[in-house]
Amino acid sequence: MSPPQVIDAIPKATAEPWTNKENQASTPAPQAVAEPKIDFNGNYTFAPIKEWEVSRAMSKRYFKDMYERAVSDVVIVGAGSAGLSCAYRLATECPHLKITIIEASVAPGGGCWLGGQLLSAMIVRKPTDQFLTEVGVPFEDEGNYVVVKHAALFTSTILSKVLSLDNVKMFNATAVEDLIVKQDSTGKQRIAGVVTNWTLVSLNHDTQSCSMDPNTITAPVIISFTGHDGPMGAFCAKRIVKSGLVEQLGDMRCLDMGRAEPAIVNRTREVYPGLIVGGMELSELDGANRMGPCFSAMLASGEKAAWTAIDIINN
Ligand code: 48N
Repeated sequence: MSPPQVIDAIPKATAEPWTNKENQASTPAPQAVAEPKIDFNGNYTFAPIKEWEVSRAMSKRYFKDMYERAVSDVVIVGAGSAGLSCAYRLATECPHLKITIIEASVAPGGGCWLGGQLLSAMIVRKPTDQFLTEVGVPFEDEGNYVVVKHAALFTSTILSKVLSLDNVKMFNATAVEDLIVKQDSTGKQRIAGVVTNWTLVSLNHDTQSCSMDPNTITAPVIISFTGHDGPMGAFCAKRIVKSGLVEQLGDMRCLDMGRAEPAIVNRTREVYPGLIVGGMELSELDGANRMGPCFSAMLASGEKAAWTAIDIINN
């Protein structure tokens, strides 16, 4: 076996390359920059505002949203890649539906701010590139898959599209900490809404002398994408198991990208009347394999869940 090729010694940088004649020839002259259109020389001023105006501008809107969304058409739990893809598909196909997203973190996006470990590029297998094109996320085509140069480019693009839609409201830093169940006239149970609290409260019930009661949002369809198991993760799957509505958790299996992605998409479904589960939460419920740093199934599972919800609402 031939010895590894020794890389030529990296040429020593000459001192003050900018003064060195031949470097000057290769160093392009600095581009002239445009002049600022605003006076930043110490005279910058803002229009006047009072503190109470800011407080009222925020609270008027927040509490109007809470009042109106106490009864929603669809609640999406979790604004990760699957939840946001579902919200985009549902809200664009059904602009008449009141869609409410509940996201436990201050920052929506779930695990989709990086591609995997610390690597930022996001891999999506075809045909899910069509969804990226529709949403307006640029990518490099690598044949069987495409690469978005930074996962944050996908998340920020779809988040901005979803939040700009009139029929979508998102309550972040807010957790779903239980489900509402109702019995119909035949005694058949269905999920009929979510129980919410501010996430910091939900995470600290055990540290309070008495628990802070939650709020509720009623809706005929709940779609849960709360991701991998964790302090809040796989929430609805764990809740329906714990309350005896579904037998047991399957617990996510080891990584097999080829099997995991179609399994998650094909099994995205109404797991209990009124409750659809998708994304990685479904792998915890069904015991599907995990796929690792590939997001195609999250986008497709979100889309499939949206069409499943439309079916439920139409029938
Ligand atoms: O990104 P996640 O965790 O979940 P998904 O299913 O949208 O995407 C999963 C994906 O990022 C992967 O894990 C990839 C494909 N890796 C696979 C692998 O093999 O490792 O988003 C879940 C969101 C988060 O933003 C949470 O904050 C939120 O759900 N959340 C909740 N929001 C409200 N109430 C709750 N109880 C709750 N629990 C989680």
